[in-house]
Amino acid sequence: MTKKTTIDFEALLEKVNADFPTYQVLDKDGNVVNPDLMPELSDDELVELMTQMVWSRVLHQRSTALNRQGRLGFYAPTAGQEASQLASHFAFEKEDVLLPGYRDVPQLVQHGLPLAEAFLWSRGHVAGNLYPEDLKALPPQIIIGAQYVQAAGVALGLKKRNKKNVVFTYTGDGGSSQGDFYEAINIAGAYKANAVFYIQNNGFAISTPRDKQSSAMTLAQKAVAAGIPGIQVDGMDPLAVYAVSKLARDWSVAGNGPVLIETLTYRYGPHTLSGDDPTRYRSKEMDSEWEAKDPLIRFRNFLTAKGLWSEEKEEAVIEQAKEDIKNAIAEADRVPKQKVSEFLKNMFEVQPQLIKEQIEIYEAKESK
Ligand SMILES: Cc1ncc(C[n+]2csc(CCOP(=O)(O)OP(=O)(O)O)c2C)c(N)n1
Ligand SMILES: [Mg+2]
Repeated sequence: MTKKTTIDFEALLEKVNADFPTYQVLDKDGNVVNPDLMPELSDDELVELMTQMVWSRVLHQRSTALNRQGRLGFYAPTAGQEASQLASHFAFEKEDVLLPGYRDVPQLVQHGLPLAEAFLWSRGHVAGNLYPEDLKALPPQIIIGAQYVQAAGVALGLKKRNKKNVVFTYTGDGGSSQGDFYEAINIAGAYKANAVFYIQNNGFAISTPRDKQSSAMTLAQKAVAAGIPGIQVDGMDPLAVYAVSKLARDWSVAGNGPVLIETLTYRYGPHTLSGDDPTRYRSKEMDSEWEAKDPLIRFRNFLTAKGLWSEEKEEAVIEQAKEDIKNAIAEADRVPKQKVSEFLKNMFEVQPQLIKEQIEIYEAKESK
């Protein structure tokens, strides 16, 4: 009898979980630990990136306050994720197409959405979805993972038109479990389409922790099954996030297909301001551990040591951001309240009979 072949499943698993290193440029104190990955950014660009991150922190603080005053609608906190969001966005061009999720309003505004429109979107006002002609973006997706499938389609369109641009899209650790996620990276990979896919791994999908999300050691390794490169990066390190994003964009624009980037990050606040209480599923220790890795602290230290940043400079950025936010909310307040009839008219290009009847009913009510 021939000897039966046995399979070493442990060894197979080790291969599956092959090392996906976490790319880093700055440690948590702002020291350069990997000069080889240091991106080529001018002093002005470095300052601009910090300015955007500080602006985003202020936007978070003001959005939280406005929400509590009943002056804003839906809000998904962003504090903690500034490097993951703004340093990634910083690597793309205006003609690249952004497909955001509900937490990605800061990137959308930096991509060209007027802040007043972002506030109107938060209030569920239809005017918040009427984008400027030249803004290459879709409104934030609420259906977890759906933006990935849409991104695969846009990416294929860019490829077929021989565009030297990419689509970039964001989901979360939770989103990376959705069917849409796998379908999108698979088809984009098969057609070598122009896309950079982000998983912002903030450790939780509402209250579900990362270790209940998947047995995969990293979420970046999910790229392997799609035959595309996957990279894990320290999502609290703006220079590392920017560096891998820029390289990924270059690679994809050159016709090599998509890249998947997992950013390791954390949201300081609740999931949304609609009733989530993170103290029920996260410890104070965990919060402080991540707060010590804060992207603003480390970038501030780095820039200050280079003589590019100061307390006064930061104060000026904060004041300007507050002023811009105040003006944008006032602008949003001046837009007339949405009527039900308008909302109904916006649903279909050719209205079905039922909708026509409802519009008549509401117009009659609204004219009283
Ligand atoms: C298809 C779908 N299922 C469920 C939900 C409800 N839901 C909203 S946010 C969320 C968690 C998403 O977590 P993650 O992808 O990690 O993103 P994060 O909120 O942490 O940025 C869920 C389940 C939804 N919006 N869409
Ligand atoms: Mg998450």
